[in-house]
Amino acid sequence: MDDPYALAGDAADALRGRFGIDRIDLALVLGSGWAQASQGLGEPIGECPLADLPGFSAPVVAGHGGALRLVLTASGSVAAILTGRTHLYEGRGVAPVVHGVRTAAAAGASTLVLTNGCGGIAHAPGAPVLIADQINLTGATPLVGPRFIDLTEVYSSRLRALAKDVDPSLEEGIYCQFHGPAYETPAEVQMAKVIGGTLVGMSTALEAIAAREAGLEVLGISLVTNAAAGIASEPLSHAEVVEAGLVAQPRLRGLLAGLWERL
Ligand code: 8IG
Repeated sequence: MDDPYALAGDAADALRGRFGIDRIDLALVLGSGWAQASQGLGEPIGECPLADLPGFSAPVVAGHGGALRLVLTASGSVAAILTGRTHLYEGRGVAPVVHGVRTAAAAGASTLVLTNGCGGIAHAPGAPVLIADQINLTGATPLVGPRFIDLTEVYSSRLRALAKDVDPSLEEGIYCQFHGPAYETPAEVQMAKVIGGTLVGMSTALEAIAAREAGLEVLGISLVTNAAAGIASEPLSHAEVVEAGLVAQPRLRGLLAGLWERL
């Protein structure tokens, strides 16, 4: 098997070569419900399919993006926006799940913004929630060998404070990553709640671990698109999920735009 760190180095070289830049400063990974809010962020530098870069593959889920956009932020930083991600449930293993994060680090990024769409245990659908900490319930890790990475502050309190400068009403939560692709049973959601979780999803935690290994400062923001299984009295309707996402758009847009002036 290819060394995943070397592969990320190759992808970073390809990225720099393709766009004629010597580094990126930050990366933003878009989860479900975040694509629209990221439109028009910064001054465009260029865009390519992620699959054009070494180690990335085309998205498997309809509606998940698969592009890399480079933009200049208002504060003069070069930002890479990954419009999609690889999930653990795709069955390709953990290395492809964190390849984008490692590529961003290899290309020089020092800041990573991870977004996702998720289920809410203690947060209402439509709410953007700052991830304060996480519980990795996947049974997997991107780290191999004796890499005893400190995870005391996976999500940077400095970056959370910056996000709250933009939107003081932001809630904070604890994100539980499940393997997926099935959504949780109500009993699994109760377990997540008992152990301190307030959000349930299928991404982000493994990426955040790889990011901390690479020395990146991480901001995580979830968009609650549905009540987690068994939490709401009504069964979830697709229309409600779509509606919650739509209602949240102006807030997500304002949040990302405000961050783009500060990062
Ligand atoms: I959107 O309720 C979205 N993604 N695990 N549970 C999990 N992932 C999700 C959910 C959810 N909603």
